[in-house]
Amino acid sequence: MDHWRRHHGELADIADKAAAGVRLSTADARRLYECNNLTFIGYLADLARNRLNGDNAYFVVNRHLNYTNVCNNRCRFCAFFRPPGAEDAYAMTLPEIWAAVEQYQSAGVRELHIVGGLHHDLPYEYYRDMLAGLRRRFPDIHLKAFTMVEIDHFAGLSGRSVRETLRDLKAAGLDSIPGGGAEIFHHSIRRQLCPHKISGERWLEIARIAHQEGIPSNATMLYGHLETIDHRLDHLQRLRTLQDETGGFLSFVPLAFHAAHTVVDVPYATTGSDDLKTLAIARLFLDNVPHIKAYWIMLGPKIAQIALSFGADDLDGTIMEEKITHSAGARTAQAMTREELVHLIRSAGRVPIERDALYNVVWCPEDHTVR
Ligand code: V47
Repeated sequence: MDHWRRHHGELADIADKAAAGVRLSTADARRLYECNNLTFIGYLADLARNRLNGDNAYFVVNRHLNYTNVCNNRCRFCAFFRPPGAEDAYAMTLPEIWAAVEQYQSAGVRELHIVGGLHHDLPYEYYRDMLAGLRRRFPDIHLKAFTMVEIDHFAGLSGRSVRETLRDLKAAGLDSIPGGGAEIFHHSIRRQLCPHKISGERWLEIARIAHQEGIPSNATMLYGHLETIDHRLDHLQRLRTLQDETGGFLSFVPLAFHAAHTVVDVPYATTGSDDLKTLAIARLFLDNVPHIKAYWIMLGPKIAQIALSFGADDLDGTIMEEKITHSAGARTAQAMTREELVHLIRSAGRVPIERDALYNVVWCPEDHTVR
């Protein structure tokens, strides 16, 4: 630490806080963003990661299920949605969903990540019956389903409050909620990027109710488009404040914007430096969120692996088929085998831990005890 102090005297107070596990202020996080010494920021984030997760690096054997690409929200950053009636619009029937999931069973899938567009005429019962049917047929698979944005839509369809809707969906089989739809909470960015989507305040309010109802969730942040560093920090600050209240966020997932086939004009994709800095600052700032995910689908496996030394402790999962980022030009593979994930983690010097959606240990090396 003395070496760092000599070279980064102006950040010594932040280094001291990070080393002691003292909470960083927004101003501290801004100063880290302004610092160009990536390895310094990574080193501090690595201290925080180690304190929270030791050498464990998690992954899950999962699958994504995108039941429809038809959406009324028409978010400008999204290349996945189709307007009703488009030639390549689709909505899976419930039997098609059962058949798709049937195929995953033999692969040892623990988690289904289910999200879709806000379809103009699927009834509320479709969503409830989807969960109930999946639960009945595949009782061992965790159902991580429907973003806060979809939950808001379903409450509108069912004519009930968000709380009652969540209770009903939980009774049908909803286990947890993925982190999507958060984008950037600040209204000035939301107004430009996704003017028809629920507000940041509404997203947070639904997350609060879900957590109060015993339904944990993740949280995401879409970065690398129109936002400034202050918008990112505002986003992180709001998540940290809610997490202090509920403790319901399991993980935070920064999502690097991919611009192809969208109508958001950005000159460049996010850079490796920005991706790693954002993960590291998230690890340092969100001291109350247990896990930081390096989502290899968006980052690419190599940056995701390096992220394990920049604050991340989770690579998400095997996935197999990913539509949202690949519609927007992602060039990563759509699947990683369990063995590939284990190899990436081991060669980063970490201990691979296969988890379920709630971070219970499914498998770990024989000589390792998970603390
Ligand atoms: O909500 C949409 C984002 C999200 C683009 O909870 C885009 O474990 C980049 O939420 N470029 C869906 N991103 C993905 C998501 C997620 C992924 C992995 C794990 C978890 C989790 C959640 O993808 C959307 C939106 O924020 N997105 N379009 C795009 N062009």
